[in-house]
Amino acid sequence: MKVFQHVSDIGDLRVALAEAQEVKRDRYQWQHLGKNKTALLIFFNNSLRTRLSTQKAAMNLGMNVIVLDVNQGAWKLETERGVIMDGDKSEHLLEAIPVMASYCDIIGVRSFARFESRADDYEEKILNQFIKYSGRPVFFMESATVHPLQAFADLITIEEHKQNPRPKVVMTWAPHPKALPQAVPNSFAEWMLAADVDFVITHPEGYELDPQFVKGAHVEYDQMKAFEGADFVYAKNWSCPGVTRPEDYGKVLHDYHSMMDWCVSKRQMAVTNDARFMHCLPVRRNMIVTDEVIEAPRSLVIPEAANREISAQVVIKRMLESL
Ligand code: AN0
Ligand code: CP
Repeated sequence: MKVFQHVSDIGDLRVALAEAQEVKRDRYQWQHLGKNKTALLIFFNNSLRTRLSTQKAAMNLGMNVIVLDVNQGAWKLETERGVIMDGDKSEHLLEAIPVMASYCDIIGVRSFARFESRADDYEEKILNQFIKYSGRPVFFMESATVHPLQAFADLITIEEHKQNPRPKVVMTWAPHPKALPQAVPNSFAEWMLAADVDFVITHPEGYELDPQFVKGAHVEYDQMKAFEGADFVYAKNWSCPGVTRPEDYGKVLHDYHSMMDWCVSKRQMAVTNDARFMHCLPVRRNMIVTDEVIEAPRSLVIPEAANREISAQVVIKRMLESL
């Protein structure tokens, strides 16, 4: 595997899910693969889970790991070609990428949506430069538009906890005080549509996700109706994707105080099929979900986060195998 971005990059999902269980049975059985190999994990944004789980996954495979927080200690990087660099940016991505690549065998990059230009974000301007100029396998650790390591871990978690062969999975928008990217819901939708589940998305009008990720998905604007009979509830906030009104891209469309009905509570969970609650974390309690629901025994947020180590290990293992 040379790039891990979309669900199609992982191939047959049943094979990938079986491989995830094989990793869980003994995560240290492939240490020969990573011997004398180095993973470089580059973070342009904060992280707790991705940083720790991906580093652990690479170590499980016997790799050396270097973690770089670009904004804490490295030079500020210019990303646009052609600019006169007389500002605060000391180095260009076009030098930094091949330099960083010279010290490692595989690269993971986290670079969130910047919300400056919808086109730049949706064309994956930053990650595509890493793919083009590093000459190394590149895996996305949340880019402008996708978070595939999260979606893969979510799928593993659903597979492990489902009680019927084709569970109903509901992804619901929930309120948040700040504008958040669409990467998590985009990838979750992409992966759920590829998996064998009954997938429903619910959100207020105006938050329609990009068709490249949700084409064919069932969208239900009435949250209570969407929750009926759900086996899994996946909560997430996202800002306006700008599909119908590009000028609204990255905006929070309503004052969150007026949207608190969307916060996942016992009221909505009561109409589900005793659903399991999921969220990628970090989560703001009593904005996205009430204390009660996230603390309930039906909440899967901790095993879901633990599965991030497993999804990362399958991906890194596949990359090592193809070096
Ligand atoms: C990020 C987001 O919503 O994309 C990361 C989630 C994994 N969340 C925040 O910035 C709070
Ligand atoms: N879920 C997730 O990616 O968490 P972090 O932002 O802490 O890495």
